[in-house]
Amino acid sequence: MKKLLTLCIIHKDNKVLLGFKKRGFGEGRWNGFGGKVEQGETIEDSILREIKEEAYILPTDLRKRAIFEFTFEGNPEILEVHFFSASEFTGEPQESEEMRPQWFMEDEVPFSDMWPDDIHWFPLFLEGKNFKGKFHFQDHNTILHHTLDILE
Ligand code: 6U4
Repeated sequence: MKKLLTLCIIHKDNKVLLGFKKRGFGEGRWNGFGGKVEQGETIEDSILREIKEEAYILPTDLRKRAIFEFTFEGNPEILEVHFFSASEFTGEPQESEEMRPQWFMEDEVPFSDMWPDDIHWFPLFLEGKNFKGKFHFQDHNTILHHTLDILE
């Protein structure tokens, strides 16, 4: 069983825009913006809707960067997360019910308060690479095994 999700990080002038997740899956962690793809919407519609709902901005140069598969021990569900980046957007990032946006310098990304896979793929993301990754978790804090491949 696959569940489709989206994720987007804005990357501009050596800074990244992350959101502190106030509720739901990944609560208490800094993350990109995104969420579940709803029935009848495309993946791109979904990421634009989510980032507008969560931070009140509209990315204008969305770029597909990666596909992740996240699985958890003892759970057959595969979370297929389509990851995008953008550097341009309209609007000003603002706090929503779900997320508190904040800019971080590239070398001050708060990995200890993020999903544990992020530290593995962030370097590829910052270098501009496209990639795919599979991460199998024991629980929300522990990765049992993973693969990460650059796409040419
Ligand atoms: P609602 O609709 O509020 O129940 P919620 O449970 O908050 O949804 P949602 O829709 O925000 O979840 O989706 C989870 C978000 O977390 C998506 O943008 C994908 C992202 N995500 C999930 N696993 C991740 C992981 N291991 N690493 C990561 N982002 C992840 O960096």
